[in-house]
Amino acid sequence: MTLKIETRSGAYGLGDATLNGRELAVAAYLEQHVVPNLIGRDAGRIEDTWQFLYRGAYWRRGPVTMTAIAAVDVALWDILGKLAGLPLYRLLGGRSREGVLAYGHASGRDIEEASADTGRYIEAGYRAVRVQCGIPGLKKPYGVPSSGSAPGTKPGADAATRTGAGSGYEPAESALPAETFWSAAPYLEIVPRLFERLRADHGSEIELLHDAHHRLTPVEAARLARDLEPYRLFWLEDATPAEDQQAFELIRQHSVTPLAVGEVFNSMWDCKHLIEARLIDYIRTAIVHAGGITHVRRLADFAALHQVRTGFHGATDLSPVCMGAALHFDTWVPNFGIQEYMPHTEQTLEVFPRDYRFHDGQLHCGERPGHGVDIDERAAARFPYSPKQLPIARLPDGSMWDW
Ligand code: CS2
Ligand code: MG
Repeated sequence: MTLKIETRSGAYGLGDATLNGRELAVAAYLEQHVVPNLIGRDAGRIEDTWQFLYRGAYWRRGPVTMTAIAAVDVALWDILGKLAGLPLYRLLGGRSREGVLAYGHASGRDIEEASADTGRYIEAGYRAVRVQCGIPGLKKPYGVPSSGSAPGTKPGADAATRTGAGSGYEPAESALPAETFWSAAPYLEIVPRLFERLRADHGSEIELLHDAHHRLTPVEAARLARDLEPYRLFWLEDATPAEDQQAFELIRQHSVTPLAVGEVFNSMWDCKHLIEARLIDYIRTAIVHAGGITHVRRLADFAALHQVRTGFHGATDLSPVCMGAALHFDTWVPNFGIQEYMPHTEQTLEVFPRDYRFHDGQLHCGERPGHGVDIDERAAARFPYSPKQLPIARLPDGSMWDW
């Protein structure tokens, strides 16, 4: 979902309004409640527009509202850059780094496949790799394609080529959620063995990450974080559902494995305790879902006060517009940690001409004014929207769980 804002002077800006599985809600929110308020407003009043859309909504926060606000905010910052003739990172305060450390998504149906896929990413120059593997007895667990990574697939190949491996799931045939099953015991048994093998196969230099994807209870998360300590992960992500911020105190009591959280957050209020109490090491909240650059800049500064670093969500359900804005932010932000990078499909990249690039394990934003990403609306018209929803997960007894 992409928002395009045009000014009377002919300048235009793009914002990403993607909210995977709930995109029509954001489209309706924009069309019905936001766009009518933008007509005739001064595009240069970025902060006032943010405050108007946030305070004026009365019903504050939430993923739909904050994604809609983010789309407007990023489009206005894009316009400002174009009118100033400056790349976005210059408007934020200039370069803090030449390149932005990126991590890719390796996976496999078993440890063997996952380690081989990790090796492909290392050969392709990645310095950091997230690794997920199949769980014995569980069909279609998050992050692992049932068909495996097609042998010989180039690392970082677009999500379609990797049969959903990159995106972490395989779209359901229908628009309704695919049903998956979850059981913690086999997962808690195989994941430490996976990382033991990865360290044995690939050594200690490569940064390794893992995404528990909200599926563990606090004590299970504490156990996994403890059991992974010997393998020195860069981070363990979404160890337990993060709206229960106090739960992370238990994990911290048992392990020094770094923790990352926040891709499902949409405002600073969602993670205030996690950051103030230093319960996490990286905050993943993406520009597209948390009110845009204007709010995430405040969040990053608050995190910096507590030595928490950024690690933006960068899955392929966030568009190249979000990635473009994120890379300019990553280039500026002093407390940068890492950027998730899943290359989009060829079709998506055709729709979004962009000037960022991946080289030698790092991402580099371009120097074009604004965030450097455009849209080819004729190309976009060739790919009509088809509704999809994210998978759901159930426990063996049939009760609902977190996917
Ligand atoms: C995952 C995401 O990339 C990640 O860390 O958590 O792929 C997530 O599953 C999707 O963004 C959900 O739409
Ligand atoms: Mg994740």
